[in-house]
Formats: sequence, structure tokens, C-alpha cells
Amino acid sequence: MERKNCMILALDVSDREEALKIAEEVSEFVDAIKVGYPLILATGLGIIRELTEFAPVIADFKVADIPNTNRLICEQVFKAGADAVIVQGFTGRDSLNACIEVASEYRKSVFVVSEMSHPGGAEFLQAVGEAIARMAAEAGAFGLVAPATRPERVKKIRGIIGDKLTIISPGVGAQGGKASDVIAAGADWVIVGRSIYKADSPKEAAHEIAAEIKAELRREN
Ligand code: NUP
Repeated sequence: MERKNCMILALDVSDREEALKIAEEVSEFVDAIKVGYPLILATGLGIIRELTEFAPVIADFKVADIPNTNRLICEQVFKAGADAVIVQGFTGRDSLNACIEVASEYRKSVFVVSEMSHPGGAEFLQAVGEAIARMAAEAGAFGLVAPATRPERVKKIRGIIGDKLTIISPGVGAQGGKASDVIAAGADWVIVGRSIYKADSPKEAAHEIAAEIKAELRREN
């Protein structure tokens, strides 16, 4: 995944044609497309391969099971053509190791959720977010998913992991986070869903957020 636009599209629509249309329209502004249960349950796993025509695909299954089941899930995801999978960290090191082993067999990547972006993410998960981030770094994960709704948490986690891991950050726009704030806090990519796919012009919306990120990166350099 090339870090060009610093933006990942979260494509949570449930119609195949619409998904492909939006992916094509915004592909020049995003470095990857994240798909999850809504689109895959509605259209089937084959949509992953179709979307790879426009950008690398990240499968957001938040894999959270015992090691053997995690392994079986990750095998399906990579066989389907995904470039990366998102897994939960709270299930522990053995479950995470299983995902990372499969990913390395396929030469693909694992992102670990350290804590989540919604208000409920602060209820239980935030308390163990830093420990999960450390575990992900030790286990050799490629990156972390950390909340754009709480840039101060992204900054803290970046401080813990250094430059070892890539941080991708959801919660921009519809959930209240601001792309430039979380990039400034240390995220490598923002993940944006509804603010793009629900916009009158997804292309224009993606363009605007991409411009905001570019301005922030220029300010930093
Ligand atoms: O903590 C997380 N928050 C979050 O929103 C972890 C995630 N994977 N996501 C996903 O990011 C969520 O499932 C959705 O696909 C996307 C954010 O979409 P939106 O709020 O921009 O529409």
C-alpha cells in the first residue's frame, strides 16, 4: 500500500454496482479500500477481487476468535485477494500470532485494533489499548487501528510504538474526527466512510479531505 493520499475509503454500502461506482470515482484520492461485513454479507466475498482493480483492499473483519478459527478466517480473506486484514487485539497474543502467521505465508498484512473510535470504545477497550499496541508491535503486526475521534490517544499510542507500526485511523467526518488533527497526532492514514460514500459527490468529498491532509503534511514539513 503506497502512502500517497494518506486516505482509505471505508466502503460500507450494500449494493455491488454502487460499491464499484464509488470505488472507481474516488480511486485517485485513496490509497486503499476497506470493506467489511455490510458489503461482503450483501454481495459476497468476490467483491474483494473486483475492488482490487481500483486499489488494494483491506478486509475489516475485526477477527476475534481462538487461534485456529482466526487462521481459517485469514486464509479465506487472503485467498479472496485482500491485501490486509483487520483483527482485534483483545483476544490475546496466541490469536494474533495465528493471523500474523497466515499473513506472512501469503505475504500480506495484519492491522490490529488497539481501541475503537465510537463512544463505547472508551468503556472497556481503551483501558487495554496501550497494552494491545505494545503486543501488536512485539508480535510483528504491520499496523494498528486507532481512533481519529481521540487524536490524543493516537498521539499516546504513536509515542509507545514509535515508527515501528503504521497507524490507520477511522472516525473522521461522520463520527466527529478531523483528518488533519489525527494526521498531526501521528496517524499515517485516515479511514473515511460515510462522509465520502453518502456525499452528493463522493469524488468531490474525497478530493476535499485529501486536500486537507495534504495541507497538514505541507505544514509539518
Ligand atoms: O474503531 C473503529 N472505528 C471504526 O469506525 C474501527 C473500525 N474498523 N471502524 C470502521 O471504520 C467502521 O466499521 C467503518 O467501516 C469505518 C468508519 O466509517 P465512517 O464512520 O467514516 O462512516
